[in-house]
Amino acid sequence: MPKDHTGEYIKIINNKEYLKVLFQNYKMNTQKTLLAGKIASDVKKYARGIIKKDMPLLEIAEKIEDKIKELGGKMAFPTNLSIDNIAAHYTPSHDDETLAHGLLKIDFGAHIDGWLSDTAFSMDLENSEENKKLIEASEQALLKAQETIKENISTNEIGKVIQKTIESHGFSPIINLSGHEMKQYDLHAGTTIPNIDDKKNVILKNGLYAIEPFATSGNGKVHDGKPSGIYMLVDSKKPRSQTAREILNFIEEGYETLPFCSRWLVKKFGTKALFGLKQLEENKNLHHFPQLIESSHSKVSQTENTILISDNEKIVTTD
Ligand SMILES: [Co+2]
Repeated sequence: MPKDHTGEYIKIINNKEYLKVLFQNYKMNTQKTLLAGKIASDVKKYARGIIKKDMPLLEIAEKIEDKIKELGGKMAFPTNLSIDNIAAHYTPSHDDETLAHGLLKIDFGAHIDGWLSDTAFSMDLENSEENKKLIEASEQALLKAQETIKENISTNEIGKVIQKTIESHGFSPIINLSGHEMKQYDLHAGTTIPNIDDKKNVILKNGLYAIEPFATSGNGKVHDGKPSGIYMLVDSKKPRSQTAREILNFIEEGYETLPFCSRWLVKKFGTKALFGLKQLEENKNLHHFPQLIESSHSKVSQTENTILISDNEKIVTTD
């Protein structure tokens, strides 16, 4: 169930003159959405500045997540740090030793009382021409999609623009990954924003949307890889083991219906959390997300922003 912490929230925004001005005309939930976007935008600038080749992914994830908290937000989902042909859903485990390299996608988000932001950028850590071109393709596709999106447009018009832009750079969009609507505590709600012309005539209404073009030099599809250590609560029936019950309570209180990861739980409970998670999976309390791998094992870039569409207004909240 969603919770409200209005008092704490007011304290945060009162320190920020620009947000007060921006917020004057908006309802509280819109203010929270804008603040979640502003936090993600600031964290993105910070992350671009600190990430270097050979930095441990674990360190990058923790720095990003600490910064989200420092700015007054909570994590919308675990920081995804996917390299090369892993398109998405790689988050470091508690004992991860992977060092940053290749074409790195940095995908994260913040929330205030469940009001979400979701953003991603890609970095070339090899000084590779192909990586740079792939990044340019997904960045341009996102810009064009942001220009195109508006209330009452058909979502395949946005997909068409993304596909055309990526193909004009000589690459393919990933056809089975898409952008998505977001609602309070619901990261993947309702409407999807395709990365291709899917020929479907779905009319876009006022709401909060993530657009996330993926460009690849491969055949443009992902398949499921290894388990990612990223989970989401799907059922709250009580498990038998005491450890599993304790962890389930913590998940319900701390993350509600948003994704979380084993690394966060190991930090709180130690490695017995891994045992508890296994039991919760067996008890069907959790969905365990797989890593998503480009099916011809080619490199993938990703760029993502959150856009609020409301009454003839369009605000890119994570810019
Ligand atoms: Co997203």
